[in-house]
Amino acid sequence: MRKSILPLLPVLVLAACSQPVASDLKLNDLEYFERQGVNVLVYSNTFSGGFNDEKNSGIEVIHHGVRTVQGGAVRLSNTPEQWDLVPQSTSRIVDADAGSIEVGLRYPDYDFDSRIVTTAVGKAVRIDVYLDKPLPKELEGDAGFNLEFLPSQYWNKAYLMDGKPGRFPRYSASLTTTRPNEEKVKQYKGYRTYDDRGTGRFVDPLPLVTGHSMVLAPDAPERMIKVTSEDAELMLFDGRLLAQNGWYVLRSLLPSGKTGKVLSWTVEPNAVPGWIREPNVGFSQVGYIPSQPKVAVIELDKLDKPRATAEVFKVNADGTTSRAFSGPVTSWGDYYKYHYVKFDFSSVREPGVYFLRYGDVETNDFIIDDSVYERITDATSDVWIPIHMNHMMVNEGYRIWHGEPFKEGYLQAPANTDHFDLHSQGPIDTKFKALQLIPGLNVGGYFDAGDFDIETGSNISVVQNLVSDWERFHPMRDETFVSEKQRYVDLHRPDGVPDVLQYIEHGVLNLVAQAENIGHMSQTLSNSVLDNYHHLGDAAAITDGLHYDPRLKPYEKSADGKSSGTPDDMWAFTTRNPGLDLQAATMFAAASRALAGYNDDLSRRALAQSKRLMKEGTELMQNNPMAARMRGRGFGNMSTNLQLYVSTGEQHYLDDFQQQIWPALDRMVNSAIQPALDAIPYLDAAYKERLRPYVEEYKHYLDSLETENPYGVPIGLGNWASSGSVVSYGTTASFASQYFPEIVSPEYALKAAGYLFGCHPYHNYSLVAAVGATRPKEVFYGNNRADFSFIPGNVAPGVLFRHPDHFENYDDWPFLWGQNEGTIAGNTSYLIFGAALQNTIKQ
Ligand SMILES: [Ca+2]
Ligand SMILES: [Ca+2]
Ligand SMILES: [Ca+2]
Repeated sequence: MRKSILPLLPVLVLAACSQPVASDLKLNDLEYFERQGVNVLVYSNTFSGGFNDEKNSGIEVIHHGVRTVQGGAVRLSNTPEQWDLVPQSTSRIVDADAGSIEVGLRYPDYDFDSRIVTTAVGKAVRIDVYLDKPLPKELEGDAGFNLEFLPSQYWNKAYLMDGKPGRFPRYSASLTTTRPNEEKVKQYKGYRTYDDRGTGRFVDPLPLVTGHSMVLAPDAPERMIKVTSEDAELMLFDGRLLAQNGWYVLRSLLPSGKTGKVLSWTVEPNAVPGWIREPNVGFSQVGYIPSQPKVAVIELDKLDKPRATAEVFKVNADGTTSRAFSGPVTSWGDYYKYHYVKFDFSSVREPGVYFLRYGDVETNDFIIDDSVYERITDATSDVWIPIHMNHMMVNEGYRIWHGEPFKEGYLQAPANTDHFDLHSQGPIDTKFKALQLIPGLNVGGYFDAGDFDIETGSNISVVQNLVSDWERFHPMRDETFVSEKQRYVDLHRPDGVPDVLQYIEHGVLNLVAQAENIGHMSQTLSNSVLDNYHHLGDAAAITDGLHYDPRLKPYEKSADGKSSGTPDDMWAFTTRNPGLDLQAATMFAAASRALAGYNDDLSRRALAQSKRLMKEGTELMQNNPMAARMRGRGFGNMSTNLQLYVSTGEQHYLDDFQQQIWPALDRMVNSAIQPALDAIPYLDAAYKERLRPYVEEYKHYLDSLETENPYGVPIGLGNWASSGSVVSYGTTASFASQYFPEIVSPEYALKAAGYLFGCHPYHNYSLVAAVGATRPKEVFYGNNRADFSFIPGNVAPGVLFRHPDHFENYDDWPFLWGQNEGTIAGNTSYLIFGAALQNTIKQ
């Protein structure tokens, strides 16, 4: 945190802010190049290799507040995709006197090192690439220096290449060629992102235009950048030809057989004179209930002069507007690169339609009414969750969201297989041989997120969340028709069964099938080939629906039409994890309760698997000293013991829970308080009394967030943004205020809602797709992301931190998972948050 509160000396602050800013790029103390309107970052964010392509790394330009350029690096192809090799950063040397940053890059697969030196020269940076050894032979003609430009910020804009005009295409439709696979530079772990359809050749984009001096977007001053290369030719490529998440790539090939300085570019981002970022007025797009605190958080450029007041206007029944309130704006202080002020308009309580005015900024309107939170989970429950039901056809009105996926089922993953989605198969630990069909797994379950695998851990969380929602709040909502027999889901068609029960059933069907057919829980049921893992579109089209028969040639079908030689079947990664088995046992026990009386057969099967996995999992843990040491450490284990006590009534589970909960509360009250609160309904008044001082301590933690950041909620800085932790904070705060209203007021849970619905950094859009808000985000990383669309009810991870001081959430570019991808576990947690919040408000 780099916060300084400046409430006392506004005059001095303004004096400091109004000093003239040098018009040349300067290396600042955060180690990036800066002039007003332009930040050039040099490996403040390195290529992580996590999913090999976050479009978040290398040399980056934040241009008038928007990160429009990244990926500046030596790369091994014209338009690198996800899973193409990324360079390791071996060194980063900042020379403040010379105003330069040098980074070392290495491709260990090719024993290939390079150095990039970036130096401020007037209003531009010069980028020099050095080789100490000549380019490896096999990379000649492939290795080059690349810089990538965000398509949504450049499409439809003009460019000039050596003075000749052209226009950035809205959609990719330029020329490609094919080359023999042998010439393809290795991809991540030898996987291939493409299906060559038996041609033995890969697709290579051809440049849109070449030259030596390019002006990008001369018609848009905020995006205009001039790039010149004296020696090597500049080539402009469209990365979207190979992958919808590709960017425009400007590149020059590195010369063969040379050492020393082999390439030199000059990059000059235009700066609009005197540019000051427009204030971001953060407020709840869903609106407010009359009685709640209402505080807008206004994010200001540090060069902006904070205003003394802001106003609330009411939209009247005749369409006119009138001022409802004017009040003071107070300073909160600096948080990373911006300055924050707050505007409290809690006194506006009359139901109606309002908007805020801060200087020249007029927000869209929002509602004040007792009903505003009533519908915040409807889209998630009615639309997002059923669309993510696997092994079903899902229909909505005139639209089929997807057909029935994976009809051919799942094969045993071969021994010792590394997977591209963070899993691996060890030695085979089932009765099945490698690539043998494991029967019965193609039923139930939920797509993980923007991809289509069944993550077992996530699916366990889903069922647990849904059972928790069912047992606590008894939602009787019925808007979804689910027929497991027809394998058909129809949205907005009531069928007489509460949807949450059907959603629990659907999750349990797959998880019970895993336990019964594999013998324990799989890690994941996932894609076997990378070229169908990145699928966009109808899930039913990921595989051909035919059993894989290796005796047939690829793309060949058997005479009976039931099998094919295309190795596209999904795999079950079965390596046993006793911890996961115990989690499943807990979930099965809970699900068995919820399903009793609705699907008694499934309820009995779930309970049988719960008992078996509990016994076997416990024994396996005891025989594994490492696992045994871990046991009892995690909060998950406390919840497991509590769940098992609730399901079985056996005292020893309760004893274990009690033994774990108090030390956990002593260690970290803000994390342990949720499982502690969960136990209240099942324990006596003395337990609740003993909890009281911890709730008081938790209240201190809640208050401390007010000084951590201007939004007063836990904002994480990881590579997956923090809506999930805000949801969890809001849920815990809701429960705390239900059980201890005299200690924890509902305002904390409402603050979480405010953050999710628009009161957050970067922009003020609601992070939940299509939920009762005036201005929800418009693009999300769902499986329809290539359409620049969303699936209603999705909760975006939200505002992502980029080092050293930038928060962002693209709303014109869906493809960054850390900002825009909702998950099945996260979105079912949001159901509970919504219900808990509604309950808190009712009280
Ligand atoms: Ca996944
Ligand atoms: Ca229903
Ligand atoms: Ca198949």
